[in-house]
Amino acid sequence: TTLTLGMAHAQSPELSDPPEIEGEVVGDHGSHTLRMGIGLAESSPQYLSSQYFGEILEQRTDGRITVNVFPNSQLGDDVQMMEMLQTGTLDMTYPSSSATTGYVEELAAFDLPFLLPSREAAVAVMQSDVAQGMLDAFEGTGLKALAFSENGYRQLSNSARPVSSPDDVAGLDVRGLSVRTMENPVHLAIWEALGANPTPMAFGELFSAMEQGVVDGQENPWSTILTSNFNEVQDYGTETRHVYTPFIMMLSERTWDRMAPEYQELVLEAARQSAEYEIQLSAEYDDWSRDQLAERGMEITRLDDEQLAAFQEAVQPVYEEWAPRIGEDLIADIQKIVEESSN
Ligand code: KDG
Repeated sequence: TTLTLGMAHAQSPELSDPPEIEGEVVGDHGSHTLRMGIGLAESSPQYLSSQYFGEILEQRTDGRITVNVFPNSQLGDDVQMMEMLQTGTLDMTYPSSSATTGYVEELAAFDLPFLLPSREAAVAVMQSDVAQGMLDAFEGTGLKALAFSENGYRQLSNSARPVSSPDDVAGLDVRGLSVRTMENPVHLAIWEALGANPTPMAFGELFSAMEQGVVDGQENPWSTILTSNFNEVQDYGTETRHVYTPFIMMLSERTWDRMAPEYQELVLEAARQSAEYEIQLSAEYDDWSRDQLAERGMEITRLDDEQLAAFQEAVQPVYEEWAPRIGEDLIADIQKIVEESSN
């Protein structure tokens, strides 16, 4: 008899090696052990690039700065961990920008649906002066925002039915999907506009909430859906790309203030380098993760232009409600960067 072994699924796509670490070892300004908490799993681009961040610092300080990354929300969710940074009980975290709008309101611009049509446009915005201004605006909050990177294009998954239209979300003859969202008012408005029952919830509670049927679905990039094993409890995925979410790597201002200026500069440099690497990894993961999910049995719906237009139209009220509150000028500035990036 032949023993048939199930084809083992690859755990990651072919990933670029981290860029070589360059630059001299900086002078001795004491030792720091930085504890960083993140929501995502060890296989995520966020975790891998955070490890790289640690390697840069370790190498360039001869081991005087080390970074310990705690994945899987084990230290708390984005909001809780930012509070820990403020009180100084945690050194670093790496939230979605959507979780930070309580500190810097303008960041809600990133939550507007279908604002950033391509990764190139998103990167151009994240590297712009407008975005740097948002990072600077954290001054005085107790959070030192270091760099933007990519969480990515968010896609819908659920356990109830295939979704190819807002009507499928709203469920004309059945009930609307209950969809977990991040704790962000624009996201709530998006899912309300689509006819769902949005439920804000911490990321760390999401898997079991879906497993127990507390919510039907959620929305996150394909890479997160895969690396957090959501396909074990979600049968259907739809490539909606409704929001592009950045991540923001941040340090406790208390930790920052304890560091020598040379170390502060190095931390900033390492954050920018690892953010660039994260964006690259995230791009490498994105479509690959979708295809992996399909291979693992998730039914994936990709929308044609007309179907996508139906989603875009349904969320128009979100712009009408939120654009004036977020700032029409800011949104116009971002749209200008988007246009220039596609030239
Ligand atoms: O580490 C990041 C996560 O905590 C979180 O931001 C991921 O997009 C996310 C979500 O849906 O909560």
